[in-house]
Amino acid sequence: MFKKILIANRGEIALRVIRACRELGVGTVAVHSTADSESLHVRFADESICIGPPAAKESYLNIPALLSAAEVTGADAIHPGYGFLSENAEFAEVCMACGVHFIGPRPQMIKLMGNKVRAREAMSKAGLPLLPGSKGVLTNAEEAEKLASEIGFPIILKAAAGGGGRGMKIVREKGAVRQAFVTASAEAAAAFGNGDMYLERYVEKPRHIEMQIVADEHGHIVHLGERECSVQRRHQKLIEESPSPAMTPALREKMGKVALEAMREIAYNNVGTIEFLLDERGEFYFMEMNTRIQVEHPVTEQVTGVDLVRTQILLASGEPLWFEQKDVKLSGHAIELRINAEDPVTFAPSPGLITAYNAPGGLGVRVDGMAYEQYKVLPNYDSLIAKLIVFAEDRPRAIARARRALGEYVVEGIRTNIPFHKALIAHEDFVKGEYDTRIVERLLAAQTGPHVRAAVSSG
Ligand code: MV4
Repeated sequence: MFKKILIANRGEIALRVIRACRELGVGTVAVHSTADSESLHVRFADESICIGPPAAKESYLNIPALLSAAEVTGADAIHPGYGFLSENAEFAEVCMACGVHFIGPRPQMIKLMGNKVRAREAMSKAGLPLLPGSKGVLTNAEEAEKLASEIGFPIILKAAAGGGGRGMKIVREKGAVRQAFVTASAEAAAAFGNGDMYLERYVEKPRHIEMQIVADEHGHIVHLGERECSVQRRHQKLIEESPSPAMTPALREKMGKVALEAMREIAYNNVGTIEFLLDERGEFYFMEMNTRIQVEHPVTEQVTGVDLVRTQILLASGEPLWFEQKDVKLSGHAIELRINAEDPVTFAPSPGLITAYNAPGGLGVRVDGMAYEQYKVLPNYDSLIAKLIVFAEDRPRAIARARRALGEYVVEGIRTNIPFHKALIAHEDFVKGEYDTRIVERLLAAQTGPHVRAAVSSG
């Protein structure tokens, strides 16, 4: 087991990793920008080091500064959290080269899944169902037009280096393909330094369902069921739940089986998430794979009882998986609500000083957060200040608990999306569990005038 882990992150996930380390008896090193010296992750770590100015590029993304901090403190492993360098294969490689363990899968896995075209090819070969689309990279606009016509409209153009909704364009007619291809490719080249594009048939009202995978270094792979992540606005998830209201035992069995086979085929290691689109007919298709711990991991922890961050650390240190697929029992229902420092109507960030703070508690309530009274929400980083996770024996009771917990949540001095969450969990479609990735759009269209509609349109 590692002796000391450096956490190359901030906020709630840095705290989450520190908590896992504490329980394992592993030492912790927090790194922070000059703006974050008062942050909880700095206070709760055994040691801390300032690694640069507020701009993430010069601190949390500064690879030489991070490795110097590991060297100086004698950390033998680095946990990257999510975001920042968590899916940067080069960072994982440099860690290894410096003799520091990277807590995550092998760099080749990160590289493979980071290129969405290669990932799609590899996962198709490994038996995952794919939407009809291009094989390999589209070489030019003519090829895109020809293929789109064969598949039928609408289609979606995606950037090989994109992901998470960046660099996508929906095309609804033949005459618009060439222009869309040229624009999207140029945008991708500017944004990611790689203009490679691919295309797929576009699914109009999909649900986003992802399977949590855990794999050791010795070939044992288990899945921990799914998360439903369809409640999102502009590709920012707002609510996640497990199990998915759309899931049946038969569908989970099938999705789990092909997911495990695919992971076995590529010899995946450590934790990962396979994202699927589920269409209205109940067919599912591989979309992307994430090689990091995800923001929404707690809903899986609550329904399986498996500590995913602890598992990540143990697996990275070479421990064999200590349970089998048949030992995984899903029980109850968990819902996560992301609490953001943002205006509940315009969704504009709302940084500033928190003057009063009361987090909810009681039975079936978990808050993974970084906020406290007198904490200053910084404009430099993302606006997530806490995750409210509720769990109960079934979905209706989890929703009632979410309503109760939101009622107890007090945050003053800044604006938060708590009022928006209250509206979301009261939405008829959400309550029924009959929703897709457009639920937020629909809620806002029904709620208010055109100025708010402009704030939600997915572009
Ligand atoms: C799609 C799609 C429909 N059809 N691909 C968005 C995030 C990125 N992972 C891929 N995304 C989508 N890909 C096909 N062929 C719809 C989306 C999509 C979406 C997916 C999951 C959750 C929310 C979404 C919101 C808009 C679009």
